[in-house]
Amino acid sequence: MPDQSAVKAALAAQKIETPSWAYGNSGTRFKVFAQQGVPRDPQEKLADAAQVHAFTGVAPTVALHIPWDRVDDYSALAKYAQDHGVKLGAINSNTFQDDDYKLGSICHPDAGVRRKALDHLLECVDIMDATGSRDLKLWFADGTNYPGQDDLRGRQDRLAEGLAEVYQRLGDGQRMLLEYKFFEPAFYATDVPDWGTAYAHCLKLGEKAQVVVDTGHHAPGTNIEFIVATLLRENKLGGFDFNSRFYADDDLMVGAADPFQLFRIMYEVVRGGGYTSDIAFMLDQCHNIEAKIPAIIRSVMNVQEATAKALLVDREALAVAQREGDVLEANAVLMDAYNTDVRPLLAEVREEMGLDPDPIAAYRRSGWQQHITAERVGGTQAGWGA
Ligand code: PSV
Ligand code: MN
Ligand code: MN
Repeated sequence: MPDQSAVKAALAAQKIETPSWAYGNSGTRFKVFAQQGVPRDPQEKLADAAQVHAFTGVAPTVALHIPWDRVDDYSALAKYAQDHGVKLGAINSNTFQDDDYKLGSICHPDAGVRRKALDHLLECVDIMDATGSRDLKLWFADGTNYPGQDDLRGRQDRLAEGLAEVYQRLGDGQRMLLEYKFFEPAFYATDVPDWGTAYAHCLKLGEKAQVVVDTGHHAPGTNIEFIVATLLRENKLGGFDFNSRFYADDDLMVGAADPFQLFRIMYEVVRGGGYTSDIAFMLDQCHNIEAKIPAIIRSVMNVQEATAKALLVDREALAVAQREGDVLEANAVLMDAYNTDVRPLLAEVREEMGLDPDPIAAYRRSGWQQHITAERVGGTQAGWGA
């Protein structure tokens, strides 16, 4: 059996990044349901993220989205974060909310539009320099809706050219994380639809380019843990955007739809040595109808639970059963870990970290929700697309 104190130490050392946009208002294309007390600017998002970290102890960084989190002085924003007990994490680019990007951004047929998109990506690296962020996270909405609309290969050439220019701009210690998504908003062909395409581009670019796996960006039935294992073997897994999907890119709380899948993914991370590497564990979620801060705390806890179960897999017993071809025993070893109630273990870990064993209850008691509801009146509430 794995050593309990080593498991606890690994859990205490876990780091899960929360996204600034999860704190703001969001919705579907049908309706955004505004919530009270929602942040009105990037600083207020950071203040909320600091609460999540204060109660979980494992969410020390916050991903920004440009231009949603645009400020005049990014060093000052980094300082603000630090003063609140968190740090700025990945910088997410946005080349999908401008009329010019109707036919794509860095894959667009027009050189002028490609230039505009590239200048934005380069600006994101400037911002990373100011914030001290390590990762530039790239998700492209580029693609086509109709066969023949544009040349599939030509678009790949433009993508490669654009990515190479941004790659050249990366400084020491900075990385480019390329995210894939099988469809939406493009419905016929997406330019980075799958891990294979992302991997091929990252391989050509070099070691600072890595693939990011958004758990909601796959077709139903996709074996995501296989993708994780493969990317890890190739040293090309840069990070995760965790969330849950029932249908498409639902962006629901991670571990809500399929906690068993999350466990299988985390097991491959542990198995592949990714847990102690530079892999970024990020959330990419939107809380449209539920209270945002407790939902993010719950999500962090869900990742912790899946991780605890993955760390508890008796890998020696599993290896023996696998070597002996004992199908049932091998499966039973894995399921034993999955079926373990790890909540008492995590409660102990939190107490040893000086935290309340029940982060959601502690948050509810803290009065923060009442404070922000009273304080944050007026102004424009920040949100997806604000
Ligand atoms: C759009 O699909 C998306 O959800 C991607 O997952 C990005 O990571 C996120 O938006 C933020 O740009
Ligand atoms: Mn994502
Ligand atoms: Mn998405």
